[in-house]
Amino acid sequence: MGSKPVGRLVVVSNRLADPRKPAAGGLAVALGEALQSTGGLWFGWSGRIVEGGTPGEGELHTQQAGTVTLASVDLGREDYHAYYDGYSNGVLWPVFHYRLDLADFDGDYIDGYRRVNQLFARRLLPLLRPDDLVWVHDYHLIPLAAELRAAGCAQRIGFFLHIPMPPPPILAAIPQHDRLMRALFSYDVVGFQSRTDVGHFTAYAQAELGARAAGEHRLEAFGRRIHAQAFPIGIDVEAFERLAHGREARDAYTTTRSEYARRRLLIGVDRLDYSKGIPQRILAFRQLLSSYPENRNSATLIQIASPSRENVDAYTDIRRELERLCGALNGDFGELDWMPVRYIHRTVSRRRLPGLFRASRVGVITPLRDGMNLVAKEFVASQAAADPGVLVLSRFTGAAEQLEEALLVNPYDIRGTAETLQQALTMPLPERQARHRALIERLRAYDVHAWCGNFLSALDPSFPADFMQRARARRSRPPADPGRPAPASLPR
Ligand code: ADQ
Repeated sequence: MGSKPVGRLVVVSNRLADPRKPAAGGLAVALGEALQSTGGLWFGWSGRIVEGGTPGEGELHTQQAGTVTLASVDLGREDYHAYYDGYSNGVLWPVFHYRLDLADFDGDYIDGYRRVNQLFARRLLPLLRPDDLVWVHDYHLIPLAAELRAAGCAQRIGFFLHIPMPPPPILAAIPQHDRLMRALFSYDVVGFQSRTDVGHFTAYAQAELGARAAGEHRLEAFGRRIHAQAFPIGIDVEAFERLAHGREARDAYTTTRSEYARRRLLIGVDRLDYSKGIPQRILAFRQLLSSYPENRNSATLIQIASPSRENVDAYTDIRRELERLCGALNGDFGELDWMPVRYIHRTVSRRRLPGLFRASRVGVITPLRDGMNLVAKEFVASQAAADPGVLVLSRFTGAAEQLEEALLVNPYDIRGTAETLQQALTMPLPERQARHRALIERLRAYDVHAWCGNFLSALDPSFPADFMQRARARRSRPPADPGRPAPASLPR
């Protein structure tokens, strides 16, 4: 135990995950562990939409999950639409991924976004204790601390942005950008995925909000001093390795290897999202087959893209585009016994994923923009050290700042990416091993538990030692029956 008893942790995120379902590792489990070790509270939207519900109102439900209290609020249809599909995923998601062309700046969305943040603040405040530490996650909840402060909340509050922070001129296209960004100064700690993101935030705050630097990681504005720093999120490497040795992963490996015995596999796994660069990836693979014909009847790309946000128009468009590109590629290059690309529009079980990754020679992770990208890290953690696959990674992911030994590509450069795919397919074993060794060491040194501990230590210096110890002790215990594996990231 640390010398001073640590405060209770309160996690706030759009959706909750049940921490009693540990297993696969990842963000939900790490947060669950932190919550369990402080008997914490997890607060968010219940996932329920009430037809005809009064705007700004929603029933609170609480439920005990072991030592953790789950508290969640229902949303009325109108609020849900404006807050979730509208402002969060129709404005903030595209703009923060540098896609002004896809943003829908409908004036009603911001009202719904504020209403829901006010509702969350109203429902959460009475549940808080004086020494609680509050940790808010992601772009859905940027104004939450400002709403809590306005209602008298004095607890320490941290915020972590899971998605990229765009450069100031892009951010400034949001009609309410100054009020939105000013709200970040109501937090005590604001965490980002990468140094690039911190740089953009700092430049914006100085240029648009009159903030001034006040020492390392410190910015001052509006009479408040905040701590702004990069805390790159990691994966639970040990839990992922355990999964990789599990029955389902081994079955997936054996089946895939025998089915593609004469082929060399490349794999991409994503949510079907326009930020992930999947069409450009298909084009780069097509270019590979054109430029390096020795790969025909051999190289096969498995592209798994799970359904996501299907009631936002841009997502229907990307799905159509992808079907067209894959169909054309298979039509133009396929043989009776060889389909160059196998596109699967489904979520694959987390227990099978490591087997698929291990059976693949190349992981093709080429988003146009991504906060971090955990798939890249999971691909590395799944590889056999003696004969590892090669990671081809977009330079525009947060992961690229850490995973220097991957082959970095510009996904907009189709020819360049094709050349790098060829380099990956022909890389000699000693080089593959050396790169993999360096990558896996870095993933271990900065896993999801370290991420959690580092953020909480910035929020409250008396927190970390105790938390890290407990997290480590929990990890060294044999895993409980996993049940349904928890999602690695928060459900979106
Ligand atoms: P996401 O955009 O959802 O997350 P990512 O980090 O790539 O992206 O994936 C999160 C998890 O979902 C991974 O564990 C991955 O295995 C799983 N996953 C993705 N596609 C899948 C599929 N088709 N089938 C099964 N599982 C799949 C956001 C940000 C990221 C950031 C994370 C965490 O956009 O940049 O890395 O949060 O902070």
